[in-house]
Amino acid sequence: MGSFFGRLKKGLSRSREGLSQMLPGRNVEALSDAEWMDVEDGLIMADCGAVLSEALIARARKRQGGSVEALKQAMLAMLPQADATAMPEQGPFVLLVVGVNGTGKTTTIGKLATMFRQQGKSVLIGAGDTFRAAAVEQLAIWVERAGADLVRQHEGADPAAVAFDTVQRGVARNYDVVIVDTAGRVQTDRGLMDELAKVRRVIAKAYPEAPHEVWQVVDGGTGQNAVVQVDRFREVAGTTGLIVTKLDGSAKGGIVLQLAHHFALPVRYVGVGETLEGLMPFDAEAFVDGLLPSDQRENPEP
Ligand SMILES: Nc1nc2c(ncn2[C@@H]2O[C@H](COP(=O)(O)OP(=O)(O)OP(=O)(O)O)[C@@H](O)[C@H]2O)c(=O)[nH]1
Ligand SMILES: [Mg+2]
Repeated sequence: MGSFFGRLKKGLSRSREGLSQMLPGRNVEALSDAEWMDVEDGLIMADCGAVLSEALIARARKRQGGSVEALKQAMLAMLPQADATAMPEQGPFVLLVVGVNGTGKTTTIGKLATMFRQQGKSVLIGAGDTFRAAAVEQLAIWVERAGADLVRQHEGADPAAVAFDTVQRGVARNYDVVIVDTAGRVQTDRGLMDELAKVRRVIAKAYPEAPHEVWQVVDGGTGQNAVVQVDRFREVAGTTGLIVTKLDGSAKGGIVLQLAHHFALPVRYVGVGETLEGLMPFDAEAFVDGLLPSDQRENPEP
Protein backbone atom coordinates (compact mmCIF):
# COMPACT_ATOMS: atom_id res chain seq x y z
CA MET A 1 0.00 0.00 0.00
CA GLY A 2 2.80 2.36 0.90
CA SER A 3 4.43 2.03 -2.47
CA PHE A 4 1.11 2.67 -4.18
CA PHE A 5 0.60 5.96 -2.38
CA GLY A 6 4.21 6.74 -3.07
CA ARG A 7 3.73 6.22 -6.78
CA LEU A 8 0.47 8.11 -6.82
CA LYS A 9 2.06 10.99 -4.97
CA LYS A 10 5.03 10.94 -7.30
CA GLY A 11 2.75 10.80 -10.31
CA LEU A 12 0.77 13.77 -9.13
CA SER A 13 3.88 15.72 -8.21
CA ARG A 14 3.66 17.97 -11.25
CA SER A 15 0.20 19.14 -10.35
CA ARG A 16 1.17 19.42 -6.72
CA GLU A 17 4.25 21.46 -7.46
CA GLY A 18 2.18 23.75 -9.65
CA LEU A 19 -0.35 24.18 -6.89
CA SER A 20 2.37 24.63 -4.27
CA GLN A 21 3.49 27.76 -6.01
CA MET A 22 -0.05 29.07 -5.92
CA LEU A 23 -0.94 28.01 -2.42
CA PRO A 24 0.58 29.85 0.48
CA GLY A 25 0.57 26.70 2.62
CA ARG A 26 -1.82 24.48 4.41
CA ASN A 27 -1.64 26.39 7.64
CA VAL A 28 -2.67 29.74 6.30
CA GLU A 29 -6.02 30.48 7.84
CA ALA A 30 -7.61 32.76 5.31
CA LEU A 31 -6.35 33.51 1.83
CA SER A 32 -6.69 36.88 0.19
CA ASP A 33 -8.75 37.39 -2.98
CA ALA A 34 -5.59 37.54 -5.03
CA GLU A 35 -4.32 34.33 -3.48
CA TRP A 36 -7.58 32.54 -4.21
CA MET A 37 -7.34 33.67 -7.80
CA ASP A 38 -3.89 32.15 -8.00
CA VAL A 39 -5.22 28.93 -6.55
CA GLU A 40 -7.96 28.87 -9.17
CA ASP A 41 -5.36 29.24 -11.91
CA GLY A 42 -3.38 26.42 -10.36
CA LEU A 43 -6.41 24.14 -10.39
CA ILE A 44 -7.09 24.92 -14.03
CA MET A 45 -3.46 24.12 -14.85
CA ALA A 46 -3.85 20.82 -12.98
CA ASP A 47 -6.67 19.84 -15.40
CA CYS A 48 -9.58 20.51 -13.07
CA GLY A 49 -11.30 22.58 -15.75
CA ALA A 50 -12.43 26.19 -15.43
CA VAL A 51 -15.98 25.50 -14.25
CA LEU A 52 -15.01 22.98 -11.57
CA SER A 53 -12.06 25.10 -10.41
CA GLU A 54 -14.32 28.06 -9.84
CA ALA A 55 -16.87 25.91 -8.02
CA LEU A 56 -14.18 24.41 -5.81
CA ILE A 57 -12.86 27.80 -4.84
CA ALA A 58 -16.36 29.08 -4.12
CA ARG A 59 -17.02 26.10 -1.85
CA ALA A 60 -13.68 26.30 -0.11
CA ARG A 61 -14.16 30.00 0.57
CA LYS A 62 -17.54 29.41 2.12
CA ARG A 63 -16.04 27.04 4.61
CA GLN A 64 -14.70 28.29 7.86
CA GLY A 65 -11.03 29.02 7.80
CA GLY A 66 -11.09 28.98 3.99
CA SER A 67 -7.66 27.44 3.67
CA VAL A 68 -6.02 24.60 1.80
CA GLU A 69 -7.76 22.25 4.19
CA ALA A 70 -11.10 23.74 3.14
CA LEU A 71 -10.12 23.20 -0.48
CA LYS A 72 -9.37 19.60 0.26
CA GLN A 73 -12.76 19.15 1.89
CA ALA A 74 -14.44 20.80 -1.10
CA MET A 75 -12.66 18.36 -3.42
CA LEU A 76 -13.66 15.37 -1.34
CA ALA A 77 -17.27 16.53 -1.27
CA MET A 78 -17.28 16.56 -5.07
CA LEU A 79 -16.04 13.03 -5.52
CA PRO A 80 -18.98 10.63 -5.69
CA GLN A 81 -18.79 7.96 -3.03
CA ALA A 82 -17.85 4.68 -4.65
CA ASP A 83 -19.33 1.80 -2.74
CA ALA A 84 -17.63 -1.53 -3.20
CA THR A 85 -18.60 -3.04 -6.53
CA ALA A 86 -21.78 -5.01 -5.91
CA MET A 87 -21.41 -8.66 -6.83
CA PRO A 88 -24.64 -10.42 -7.83
CA GLU A 89 -25.96 -13.02 -5.41
CA GLN A 90 -26.34 -15.52 -8.21
CA GLY A 91 -24.66 -15.96 -11.55
CA PRO A 92 -21.53 -14.23 -12.78
CA PHE A 93 -20.62 -10.59 -12.38
CA VAL A 94 -20.29 -9.39 -15.97
CA LEU A 95 -18.02 -6.45 -16.71
CA LEU A 96 -17.55 -4.75 -20.08
CA VAL A 97 -14.38 -2.69 -20.47
CA VAL A 98 -14.36 0.14 -23.00
CA GLY A 99 -12.31 3.15 -23.99
CA VAL A 100 -10.19 4.98 -26.51
CA ASN A 101 -7.11 3.32 -28.06
CA GLY A 102 -4.17 2.63 -25.82
CA THR A 103 -5.72 3.88 -22.59
CA GLY A 104 -4.83 0.65 -20.77
CA LYS A 105 -7.92 -1.56 -21.12
CA THR A 106 -6.17 -4.86 -21.72
CA THR A 107 -3.52 -4.25 -19.07
CA THR A 108 -6.19 -3.25 -16.57
CA ILE A 109 -8.24 -6.37 -17.34
CA GLY A 110 -5.12 -8.45 -16.68
CA LYS A 111 -4.66 -6.74 -13.34
CA LEU A 112 -8.36 -7.08 -12.43
CA ALA A 113 -8.37 -10.77 -13.39
CA THR A 114 -5.40 -11.34 -11.09
CA MET A 115 -7.09 -9.47 -8.28
CA PHE A 116 -10.33 -11.47 -8.61
CA ARG A 117 -8.37 -14.74 -8.78
CA GLN A 118 -6.54 -13.78 -5.60
CA GLN A 119 -9.93 -13.36 -3.98
CA GLY A 120 -10.64 -16.97 -4.92
CA LYS A 121 -13.07 -16.16 -7.72
CA SER A 122 -13.21 -17.99 -11.05
CA VAL A 123 -12.66 -15.61 -13.94
CA LEU A 124 -13.51 -15.86 -17.64
CA ILE A 125 -12.21 -13.26 -20.08
CA GLY A 126 -13.50 -12.57 -23.59
CA ALA A 127 -11.03 -11.37 -26.21
CA GLY A 128 -13.35 -8.88 -27.83
CA ASP A 129 -10.51 -7.01 -29.56
CA THR A 130 -10.43 -9.10 -32.72
CA PHE A 131 -8.78 -6.48 -34.91
CA ARG A 132 -5.24 -7.60 -34.32
CA ALA A 133 -3.95 -11.05 -33.48
CA ALA A 134 -1.40 -9.34 -31.24
CA ALA A 135 -4.21 -7.92 -29.10
CA VAL A 136 -5.47 -11.41 -28.32
CA GLU A 137 -1.94 -12.64 -27.58
CA GLN A 138 -1.33 -9.73 -25.19
CA LEU A 139 -4.55 -10.56 -23.35
CA ALA A 140 -3.80 -14.31 -23.37
CA ILE A 141 -0.51 -13.72 -21.52
CA TRP A 142 -2.24 -11.74 -18.77
CA VAL A 143 -5.04 -14.28 -18.54
CA GLU A 144 -2.66 -17.20 -18.20
CA ARG A 145 -0.60 -15.43 -15.56
CA ALA A 146 -3.76 -14.63 -13.63
CA GLY A 147 -4.95 -18.23 -13.78
CA ALA A 148 -8.14 -17.18 -15.56
CA ASP A 149 -9.77 -18.64 -18.69
CA LEU A 150 -10.04 -17.06 -22.11
CA VAL A 151 -12.64 -17.11 -24.86
CA ARG A 152 -11.11 -16.23 -28.20
CA GLN A 153 -12.00 -16.47 -31.85
CA HIS A 154 -10.09 -15.93 -35.05
CA GLU A 155 -8.68 -12.54 -36.02
CA GLY A 156 -11.37 -10.39 -37.60
CA ALA A 157 -14.20 -12.24 -35.86
CA ASP A 158 -17.26 -10.20 -34.89
CA PRO A 159 -16.55 -8.72 -31.45
CA ALA A 160 -20.22 -8.99 -30.53
CA ALA A 161 -20.11 -12.72 -31.27
CA VAL A 162 -17.08 -13.12 -29.00
CA ALA A 163 -18.84 -11.17 -26.26
CA PHE A 164 -21.96 -13.31 -26.66
CA ASP A 165 -19.95 -16.55 -26.48
CA THR A 166 -18.03 -15.36 -23.46
CA VAL A 167 -21.06 -14.38 -21.42
CA GLN A 168 -23.00 -17.46 -22.43
CA ARG A 169 -20.13 -19.70 -21.39
CA GLY A 170 -19.62 -17.73 -18.19
CA VAL A 171 -23.23 -18.33 -17.21
CA ALA A 172 -23.32 -21.98 -18.30
CA ARG A 173 -20.13 -22.85 -16.45
CA ASN A 174 -20.92 -20.79 -13.39
CA TYR A 175 -17.97 -18.42 -13.39
CA ASP A 176 -17.91 -15.80 -10.67
CA VAL A 177 -16.57 -13.04 -12.89
CA VAL A 178 -16.78 -12.49 -16.66
CA ILE A 179 -14.84 -9.63 -18.23
CA VAL A 180 -15.11 -8.64 -21.89
CA ASP A 181 -12.22 -6.73 -23.47
CA THR A 182 -12.91 -4.47 -26.45
CA ALA A 183 -10.78 -2.85 -29.10
CA GLY A 184 -9.86 0.77 -28.49
CA ARG A 185 -11.87 3.25 -30.51
CA VAL A 186 -12.05 6.98 -30.90
CA GLN A 187 -15.37 8.35 -29.74
CA THR A 188 -15.89 10.17 -33.05
CA ASP A 189 -15.77 6.95 -35.10
CA ARG A 190 -19.43 6.32 -35.82
CA GLY A 191 -18.99 2.79 -37.15
CA LEU A 192 -16.88 1.60 -34.24
CA MET A 193 -19.15 3.24 -31.69
CA ASP A 194 -22.16 1.49 -33.27
CA GLU A 195 -20.23 -1.74 -33.01
CA LEU A 196 -19.69 -1.11 -29.29
CA ALA A 197 -23.40 -0.50 -28.78
CA LYS A 198 -23.99 -3.84 -30.47
CA VAL A 199 -21.49 -5.60 -28.17
CA ARG A 200 -23.42 -4.26 -25.23
CA ARG A 201 -26.81 -5.28 -26.61
CA VAL A 202 -25.65 -8.77 -27.41
CA ILE A 203 -24.23 -9.28 -23.91
CA ALA A 204 -27.73 -8.62 -22.56
CA LYS A 205 -29.12 -11.19 -25.01
CA ALA A 206 -26.75 -13.80 -23.59
CA TYR A 207 -27.66 -12.86 -20.02
CA PRO A 208 -30.41 -10.30 -19.38
CA GLU A 209 -28.85 -8.96 -16.18
CA ALA A 210 -25.59 -8.23 -17.90
CA PRO A 211 -23.45 -6.26 -18.13
CA HIS A 212 -23.56 -5.39 -14.45
CA GLU A 213 -20.91 -2.76 -14.96
CA VAL A 214 -19.33 -0.96 -17.91
CA TRP A 215 -16.00 0.53 -16.95
CA GLN A 216 -14.36 3.08 -19.17
CA VAL A 217 -10.60 3.25 -19.02
CA VAL A 218 -9.28 6.78 -19.42
CA ASP A 219 -5.64 7.77 -19.83
CA GLY A 220 -4.96 10.27 -17.05
CA GLY A 221 -2.70 12.23 -19.35
CA THR A 222 -5.41 12.97 -21.90
CA GLY A 223 -6.39 16.34 -20.48
CA GLN A 224 -9.68 18.00 -21.32
CA ASN A 225 -10.42 15.61 -24.19
CA ALA A 226 -11.22 12.98 -21.57
CA VAL A 227 -14.49 14.81 -20.86
CA VAL A 228 -15.63 14.42 -24.47
CA GLN A 229 -14.55 10.78 -24.47
CA VAL A 230 -16.54 9.89 -21.38
CA ASP A 231 -19.55 11.83 -22.58
CA ARG A 232 -19.79 9.86 -25.81
CA PHE A 233 -18.90 6.43 -24.40
CA ARG A 234 -21.44 6.85 -21.67
CA GLU A 235 -24.10 7.58 -24.25
CA VAL A 236 -23.21 4.60 -26.45
CA ALA A 237 -21.99 1.97 -24.01
CA GLY A 238 -23.66 3.08 -20.78
CA THR A 239 -20.49 3.62 -18.76
CA THR A 240 -21.12 2.99 -15.06
CA GLY A 241 -17.63 3.60 -13.69
CA LEU A 242 -14.21 4.94 -14.55
CA ILE A 243 -10.67 3.70 -14.34
CA VAL A 244 -8.05 6.39 -14.75
CA THR A 245 -4.65 5.03 -15.75
CA LYS A 246 -1.10 6.31 -16.09
CA LEU A 247 -1.28 8.57 -13.06
CA ASP A 248 2.35 7.55 -12.48
CA GLY A 249 3.36 9.43 -15.60
CA SER A 250 3.02 13.04 -16.59
CA ALA A 251 -0.72 13.08 -15.93
CA LYS A 252 -2.17 16.05 -14.14
CA GLY A 253 -4.57 14.56 -11.66
CA GLY A 254 -7.27 17.21 -11.83
CA ILE A 255 -8.91 15.30 -14.67
CA VAL A 256 -9.98 12.63 -12.16
CA LEU A 257 -11.87 15.23 -10.15
CA GLN A 258 -13.35 16.75 -13.23
CA LEU A 259 -14.64 13.48 -14.67
CA ALA A 260 -16.00 12.18 -11.39
CA HIS A 261 -17.79 15.43 -10.73
CA HIS A 262 -19.02 16.20 -14.23
CA PHE A 263 -20.51 12.76 -14.83
CA ALA A 264 -21.18 11.72 -11.23
CA LEU A 265 -19.49 8.45 -12.10
CA PRO A 266 -17.49 6.59 -9.48
CA VAL A 267 -13.79 6.21 -10.12
CA ARG A 268 -13.30 2.51 -9.43
CA TYR A 269 -9.55 2.10 -9.83
CA VAL A 270 -6.53 4.11 -10.75
CA GLY A 271 -3.51 2.89 -12.66
CA VAL A 272 -0.09 3.92 -11.42
CA GLY A 273 2.14 1.53 -13.33
CA GLU A 274 2.37 -1.14 -15.98
CA THR A 275 2.84 -4.07 -13.61
CA LEU A 276 0.35 -5.96 -11.48
CA GLU A 277 0.88 -3.73 -8.49
CA GLY A 278 0.02 -0.73 -10.64
CA LEU A 279 -3.73 -0.95 -10.15
CA MET A 280 -5.38 0.10 -6.93
CA PRO A 281 -8.92 0.84 -5.79
CA PHE A 282 -9.53 4.54 -5.90
CA ASP A 283 -9.15 6.22 -2.53
CA ALA A 284 -10.52 9.76 -2.66
CA GLU A 285 -8.70 10.93 0.44
CA ALA A 286 -5.32 9.61 -0.68
CA PHE A 287 -5.89 11.04 -4.11
CA VAL A 288 -6.73 14.53 -2.91
CA ASP A 289 -3.80 14.40 -0.52
CA GLY A 290 -1.55 13.50 -3.42
CA LEU A 291 -2.85 16.41 -5.44
CA LEU A 292 -2.56 19.09 -2.81
CA PRO A 293 0.68 20.26 -1.32
CA SER A 294 1.04 18.83 2.13
CA ASP A 295 1.56 20.76 5.29
CA GLN A 296 5.33 20.90 5.48
CA ARG A 297 5.42 21.00 9.25
CA GLU A 298 3.06 18.17 10.00
CA ASN A 299 3.74 15.94 7.08
CA PRO A 300 7.16 16.47 5.58
CA GLU A 301 7.74 14.98 2.12
CA PRO A 302 10.37 12.29 1.90
N1 LIG B 1 2.77 3.91 -16.84
C1 LIG B 1 1.63 3.26 -17.00
N2 LIG B 1 1.42 2.59 -18.12
C2 LIG B 1 0.25 1.93 -18.26
C3 LIG B 1 -0.74 1.94 -17.26
N3 LIG B 1 -1.79 1.20 -17.69
C4 LIG B 1 -1.44 0.75 -18.93
N4 LIG B 1 -0.22 1.18 -19.28
C5 LIG B 1 0.51 0.95 -20.54
O1 LIG B 1 -0.20 1.54 -21.61
C6 LIG B 1 0.03 0.81 -22.80
C7 LIG B 1 -1.29 0.48 -23.45
O2 LIG B 1 -1.95 -0.45 -22.63
P1 LIG B 1 -3.03 -1.47 -23.17
O3 LIG B 1 -3.53 -2.22 -22.00
O4 LIG B 1 -2.52 -2.25 -24.32
O5 LIG B 1 -4.13 -0.45 -23.68
P2 LIG B 1 -5.48 -0.78 -24.44
O6 LIG B 1 -6.47 0.22 -24.00
O7 LIG B 1 -5.84 -2.20 -24.27
O8 LIG B 1 -5.04 -0.50 -25.95
P3 LIG B 1 -5.85 -0.87 -27.28
O9 LIG B 1 -6.43 -2.23 -27.08
O10 LIG B 1 -4.85 -0.79 -28.36
O11 LIG B 1 -6.91 0.19 -27.41
C8 LIG B 1 0.85 -0.39 -22.41
O12 LIG B 1 2.19 -0.15 -22.69
C9 LIG B 1 0.62 -0.51 -20.91
O13 LIG B 1 1.69 -1.14 -20.24
C10 LIG B 1 -0.48 2.70 -16.05
O14 LIG B 1 -1.28 2.81 -15.11
N5 LIG B 1 0.72 3.33 -15.98
MG1 LIG C 1 -6.30 -3.66 -25.66
